[in-house]
Amino acid sequence: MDETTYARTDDTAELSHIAQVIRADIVQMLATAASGHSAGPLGMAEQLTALYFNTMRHDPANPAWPERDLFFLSNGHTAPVLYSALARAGYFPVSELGTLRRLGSRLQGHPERDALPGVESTSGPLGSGLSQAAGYAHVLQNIDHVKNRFVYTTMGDGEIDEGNVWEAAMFAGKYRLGNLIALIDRNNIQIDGATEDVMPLTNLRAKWESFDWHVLDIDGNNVRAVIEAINLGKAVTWAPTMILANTVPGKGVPFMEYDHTWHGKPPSPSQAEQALNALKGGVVA
Ligand SMILES: Cc1ncc(C[n+]2csc(CCOP(=O)(O)OP(=O)(O)O)c2C)c(N)n1
Ligand SMILES: [Mg+2]
Repeated sequence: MDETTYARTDDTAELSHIAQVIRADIVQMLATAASGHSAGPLGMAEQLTALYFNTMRHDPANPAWPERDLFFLSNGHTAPVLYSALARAGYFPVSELGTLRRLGSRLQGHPERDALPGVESTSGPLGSGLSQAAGYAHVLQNIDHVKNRFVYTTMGDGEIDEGNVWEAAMFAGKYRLGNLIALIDRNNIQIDGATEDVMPLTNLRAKWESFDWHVLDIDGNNVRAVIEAINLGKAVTWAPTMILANTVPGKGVPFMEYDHTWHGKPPSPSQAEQALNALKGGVVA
């Protein structure tokens, strides 16, 4: 891993390049740790790229900046994609990515608030992030009357089997949290198989609309589509926005794509080499 960091940009080719750099980081981190989750983080690279390198207001040199937007990684098992985005944005040295899951490392298997600059919430137990994000958004919008600060969260599609998610959905709808933008990584897999086999989610647009959310359904592996959806969400001030980000699990690594068995295992050293070669071959649109 080289130490290159990237500044905010609106250049689509540059953003696609950053997403591929993040994927290569994920593969190397997991192979070095010999432990962790592959499919989810690889599929989410465009979402984190859009947030940290285009849409979110934040300052890596000043993580506690009071004017910053907030991001909660609710699907905490996808931590490698967050760690890479933070390092590549300049929050901590890229070389530290090599310590993933080591005893004493700041980069544990699931993110811990205050352990690492830029990490806003502790996650891992699924189903909590939307409640945390909605609580913050409510305080900012309806109690402190703060304008122009947004709260973001990502969730897995399997994660939303958790009942607590739907309590937060009702809360955010009731309080018209226009400053809340949530993304579901709609990759159609969860730990034990296809989401539609384990617990059918069927029509997610209809579900979230019935909770009074503004819903967008996009190609989550197209970084420009993610940015446009976030910007639309910002413009809709009368309701929380749900972005259904349709992604390919394991995106960019052909032997991992669409295969739920890569949910929670790392590549071996030789598989990592194969994966890195595949990633060099193509920039994902
Ligand atoms: C409350 C809780 N129950 C179970 C788990 C174990 N677990 C971790 S990831 C996961 C699957 C979640 O599916 P999804 O959110 O779609 O993630 P993906 O497989 O797409 O990465 C489960 C059951 C957990 N972390 N928290
Ligand atoms: Mg999933």
